[in-house]
Amino acid sequence: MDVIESDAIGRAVEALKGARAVVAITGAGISAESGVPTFRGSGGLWRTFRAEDLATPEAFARDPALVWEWYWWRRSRIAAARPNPGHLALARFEGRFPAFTLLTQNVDGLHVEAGSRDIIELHGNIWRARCTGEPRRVFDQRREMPGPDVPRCPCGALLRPDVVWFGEPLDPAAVDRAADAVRACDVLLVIGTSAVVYPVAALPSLARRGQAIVVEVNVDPTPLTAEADIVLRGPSGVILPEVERLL
Ligand code: BJW
Repeated sequence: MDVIESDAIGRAVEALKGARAVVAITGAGISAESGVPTFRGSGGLWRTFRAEDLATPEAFARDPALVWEWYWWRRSRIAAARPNPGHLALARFEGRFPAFTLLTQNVDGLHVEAGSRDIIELHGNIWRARCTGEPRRVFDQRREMPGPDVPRCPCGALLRPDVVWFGEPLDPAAVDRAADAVRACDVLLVIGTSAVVYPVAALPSLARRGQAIVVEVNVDPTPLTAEADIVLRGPSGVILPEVERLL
C-alpha cells in the first residue's frame, strides 16, 4: 500500500474507532474475489447478457424457461463459491461496534455463510423461489437440482427466483429499515458496488445529510467517488481485513 492509500486507510480507521453506529452497503464487487461474476465491470454479466432479457418481470412473462436456465447457471457458479476475507471481516465487524448493520444488494448468500447475522438482503436471495400466484409462498431451493421444466408451486402456478428485477419495487419494510440505519449511522462503508442502481444508490447521500462519514471501497472509481469522504482503492478482500487489523 502506498503513502496516499495508507493515509486514507488511517483516516477510515480513525473514523471507525470513533463510531457508534456503522452501516456497510455491499455490491457484487465484494463477491468477485470468491469467483462470483459482477454485473458491470470487466467480465460482468451485463457485458454478455441483456438485463432486459433476463432480469425483468417482462422477460419472465415472455420466456420463463430462459430466465430459469440463466438462474440455474448462476446458482451453479455461486454454489462453487466460498466467502472471501472481505465477507469474513465484515462478519466480524458485527461484534466491533455498538451498532453494525449490513445492507447487501447481493443475492448470493455469501455474507450469511460468512457469519453475518444483522443483514438486509435488499435484492433478495438467489436460493429462494416464490410463487407467482401467491407471492408470500416462498421456497428454499438450495437443495433443488435443475430439471427440464420450469419449477411450479404445489398450487400449480409458476415459481420465480425470489430476487428483485428491474422495474420491481424492493420490499418497502427492508428499504425503511435500511434508510433508518443509514440516517442514524456515523460511518457508512460502501463496498464493491458501481453505485448506479436505485434506490440503493440514493443511500450514501442520505448518510451524508445525517453527517455520516462515507467511505468507499472499490477497485475502480464510481459516480460515488467524488462525493465520498474517504476512498480506499483496492480489492475489498485485502482492504477490509487491513482496516480490521488496524482497528
Ligand atoms: C470491486 C472488486 C473487488 C469489482 N473489491 N470492488 C432513477 C431513480 C430511481 C430508479 C431508477 C432511476 N432510473 C432507473 C431506475 C430504475 C432501476 C435503476 O436503478 N436503474 C439504473 C441502472 C439506472 N431500479 C430499479 O428498477 C429498482 N426498482 C425500483 O426502482 O422500483 C421502483 C418501483 C416502485 C414502485 C413500483 C414499481 C417500481 C430495482 C433494481 C433491481 C436490480 N436488480 C439486479 C438483479 C438482482 C437479481 C439478480 O442478481 O439476478 O441487482 S441488477 C444488478 O445491479 C443486481 C445488483 O444487485 C445491482 C447492483 O450492482 P452492483 O452490486 O453495484 O454490481 P456492479 O457489477 O454494477 O458493480 C460492481 C462493483 O464492484 C464495480 O464498481 C467494481 O469496480 C467493483 N469491484 N471487484 C472491490 N475485488
